[in-house]
Amino acid sequence: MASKSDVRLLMNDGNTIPVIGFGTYAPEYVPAADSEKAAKIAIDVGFRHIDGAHLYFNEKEIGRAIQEKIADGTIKRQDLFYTGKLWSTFHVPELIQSHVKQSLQTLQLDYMDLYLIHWPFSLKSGGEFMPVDENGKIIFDTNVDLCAIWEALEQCKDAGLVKSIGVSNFNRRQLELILNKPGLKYKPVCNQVECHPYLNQSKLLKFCKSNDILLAGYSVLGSHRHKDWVDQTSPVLLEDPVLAAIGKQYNKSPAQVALRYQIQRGVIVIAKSYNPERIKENIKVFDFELSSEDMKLIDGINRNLRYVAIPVFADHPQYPFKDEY
Ligand code: NAP
Ligand code: WDT
Repeated sequence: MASKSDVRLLMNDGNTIPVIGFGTYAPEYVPAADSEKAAKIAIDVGFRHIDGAHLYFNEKEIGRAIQEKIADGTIKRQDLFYTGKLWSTFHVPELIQSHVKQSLQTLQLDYMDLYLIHWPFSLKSGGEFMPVDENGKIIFDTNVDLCAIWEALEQCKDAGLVKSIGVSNFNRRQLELILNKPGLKYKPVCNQVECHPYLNQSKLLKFCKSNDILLAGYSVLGSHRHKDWVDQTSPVLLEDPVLAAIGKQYNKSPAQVALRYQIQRGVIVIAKSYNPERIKENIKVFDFELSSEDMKLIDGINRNLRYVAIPVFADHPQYPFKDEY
């Protein structure tokens, strides 16, 4: 039996967000055309939230998938929730509106539902997305005022370019910096961070809930284990015996258990797959409910394992992952 997959949560600005989103980043060896195919399948099987970013180099293809699914009558624009992100080389307040307009043009959209600051740290602006010096070292920008970036996002919301604004990869201190900004007009609606049973973010989740900020989880299936930035010797989340045993009871896969776990604790989940069978599998998480005992068992496998730690960013003074949370 098909169950309704368009379940939404209310955000602190009055807009709503679907609890499950489709992740669109794929490693560089995956052709961008695959992004378009996968996004169309995702919409066909019921995903109504698409998580994108300028950084993913596929805004054109994702935009095309959305347009085709609107044109063939599968969805209306207002039923689809699109998230975009401001990459760290665009941390120039007076250029942000025009950058957002550029992304909208590439996407063929006239607004984004949500726009996030991708990372709290800034990189040298105006050139490549990963600016490096002659020694191959990434060039940071350490003079950027995050509050000024936030004000530029507030202006994008007021201009109607984006409906809601939020952050990604912010720690508690960085969230507080925005929340305590004098003259704050809009609070971030969410903080998108890595979140799965091996890094369950219980402290950050509690902090976000107490401030009416939603936590959106990425790498909820244990990440795509990119060879350049994920430790290949780290344990594979979806091979965890607890997730397998629980899944067996409900006739669900470890991936479905990992997704359902987040939904039941109030976390927005972003799941990436470009494989048709697995895309279908990932949306089938609304026809079962984990018992509170099983939720506790999953809480018990937390091991503070961060797959996406990105050592090349770690020397930046605004690198978020040195604080406990
Ligand atoms: P993920 O969603 O945890 O994992 C995706 C990996 O799991 C892929 O290798 C996928 O391979 C596989 N997979 C998917 N469904 C499966 C299933 N049912 N059973 C078994 N394997 C399955 O992690 P992610 O790719 O790191 O992140 C997902 C999305 O989160 C990204 O696309 C992006 O939108 C967002 N993200 C944001 C940030 C940020 O800084 N804000 C950082 C990382 C990610 P196949 O494609 O082959 O199925
Ligand atoms: C190169 C460029 C390395 C993955 C960017 C690492 C990685 C952001 C995703 C992402 C980065 C990064 N993703 O969606 O899977 O750490 O900024 O959003 S990154």
